[in-house]
Amino acid sequence: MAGKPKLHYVNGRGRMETIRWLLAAAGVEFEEQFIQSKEDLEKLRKDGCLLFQQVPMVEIDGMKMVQSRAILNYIAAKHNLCGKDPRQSAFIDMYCEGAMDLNEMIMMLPFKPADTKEKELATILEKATTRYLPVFEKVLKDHGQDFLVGNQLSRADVQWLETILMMEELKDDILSQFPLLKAFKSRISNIPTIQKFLQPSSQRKPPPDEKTIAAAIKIFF
Ligand code: GSN
Repeated sequence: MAGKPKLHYVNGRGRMETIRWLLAAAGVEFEEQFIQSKEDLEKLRKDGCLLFQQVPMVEIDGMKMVQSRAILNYIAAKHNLCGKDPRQSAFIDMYCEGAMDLNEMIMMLPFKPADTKEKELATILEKATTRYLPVFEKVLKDHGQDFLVGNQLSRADVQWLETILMMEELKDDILSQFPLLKAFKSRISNIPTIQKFLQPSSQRKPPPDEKTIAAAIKIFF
C-alpha cells in the first residue's frame, strides 16, 4: 500500500491550503514537511525534487507532483470528486476556477502595499457579493439539490466551502443576502471528513498573520 502523501510547503495556507482541504475531504491522511528557510527550499531544488523549482510539491503515489492545479486535479480524479461525465466536469471546473480566482485575490491581500489594502479589500468584497456569490445562490436555487453539481459531493463543493470561509474571515456577514449558500455552508461543513478538518486540532492552517507573511517573503522573494 502506498504511504501517506507528503506535502512540502511553508507552514501556512498559500497555494497548499486547497490541496490540504481536498485531501481532508477525501478522507486521505497526509504528512507535512514544512519549509522553514530559503535553504530548505534550495535543498529541494538541488535534490531535483521541484520540476519548476517551485512549491507546492506533493509526494504522492511515487510522484513528486508540482503545480497546484495539477495536484488538485489528480486528487479529485483519484477520489471521484470531478463529476460522473464530461459535462459535470465542465461545470465543476468552471466553479473551481471561479473559487481559485477569488481565493488568489484573498491570498495576495496581505502582500499588497499597506496604503492600497483597504481599497483592495473593498474590491474583493464587491466582487464576491456581486459577481461570485449570486452565481452559486442561483445554481442552488435552480436545481434545488444539496451539492453544486450532479447531486453528489465534488471538489466544487469543497473549494467553495473553503472560499466562503475565507470570505467570512474578511466580512463575517458576507452570506447575509444568500440564504441558500448559508444552508450549503452548514451542509458541507457537516460532512464527517470536512467536519473533522474544521476542528481546531486539524492540519487546516489559520489565516496568515504578520509573522507568517514575513517568513513567506523571506523564503520566496
Ligand atoms: O500553482 C502553482 O503551483 C504554480 N503555478 C505557482 C507556484 C508558485 O508560485 N510557488 C511559489 C511559492 S507559493 N506562492 O505563491 C514559489 O515556489 N516561488 C518561488 C519561485 O522561484 O517561483
